[in-house]
Amino acid sequence: MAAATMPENLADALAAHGLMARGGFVFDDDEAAPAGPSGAAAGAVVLVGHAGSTIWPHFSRWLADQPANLADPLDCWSRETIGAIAGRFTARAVFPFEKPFLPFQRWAMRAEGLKPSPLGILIHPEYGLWHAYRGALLFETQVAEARPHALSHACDACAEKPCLFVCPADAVSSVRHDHAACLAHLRSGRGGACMGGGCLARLACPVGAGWRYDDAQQTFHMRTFAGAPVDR
Ligand code: B12
Ligand code: SF4
Ligand code: SF4
Repeated sequence: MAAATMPENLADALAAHGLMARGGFVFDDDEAAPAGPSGAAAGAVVLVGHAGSTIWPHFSRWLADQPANLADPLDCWSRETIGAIAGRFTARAVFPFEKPFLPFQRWAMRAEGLKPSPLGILIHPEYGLWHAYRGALLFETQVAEARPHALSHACDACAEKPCLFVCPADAVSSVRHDHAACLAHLRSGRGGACMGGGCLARLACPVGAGWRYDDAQQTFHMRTFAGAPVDR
């Protein structure tokens, strides 16, 4: 398969919206890769996301111009923003919220060597639990930047594991994240602390504390997760 060089200005195009490339990889010849921009199997994928609240000022400005009843605004912003960038760089944009779900976390594990924390969220050695994926760019050919990294797994070195002991719904254990128990708590009227300030288990993690989402973003994600109306 022909190798192509990652467009030099992709990083700048993403940064203009508070986004960044979150690693990538070249699909194996014998794996069923999703379709690239031409409809043929893609050669490589580059994940697009953010760490901390870098997207929030961009998203908030965009949201201020949208109708008040717009459903799933962050997904709409992601589609509009990353879709336009994909067009400029001859890539096909795909999104973590599209069904059937694409394996974004498996891709991220492959791209950056990340592993899941007890919360189910992948932990990054620098950003901790404060990062997410907003889309991915599927390229026709291999791209130079799509090289897997191998990062250390912070949870292996975390002796006290404070994330396991603070959830008021006992939803977090070393075995699994019990999202039904979490949601029941959030919707019970007793979940004010998590709904207002963010997931207490996520906040208990000392890794990447400087990248914690700001208050507005925490509240937006928690209310979206719980299916509650989002204030503007
Ligand atoms: C469905 C879903 C959920 C379900 C989980 C149901 C389940 N047991 O799978 C629910 C609604 C509970 C959920 C919750 C959350 N989620 Co979620 N979720 C997804 C989604 C849309 C699809 C998962 C999937 O089925 N993928 C398809 C399979 C084939 O892909 P995969 O990579 O192999 O799947 C892995 C995950 O399913 C993971 N997994 C399994 N169980 C759980 C449980 C949880 C809670 C999580 C986070 C992951 C997880 O293990 C799989 C194997 O590696 C993904 C996006 C995506 N497309 O992957 C986001 C995603 C996994 N979620 C994410 C996040 C951030 C959250 C929340 C923190 C949201 C929030 N509040 O802000 C919460 C966590 C709970 C909390 N209290 O804070 C991020 C994780 C980012 C990261 N750093 O790893 C993702 C990648 C979305 C994104 N935009 O980045 N989520
Ligand atoms: S508190 Fe420790 S075990 Fe829990 S997510 Fe953070 S590093 Fe991992
Ligand atoms: S949001 Fe609250 S109830 Fe849900 S896992 Fe986090 S600490 Fe537990």
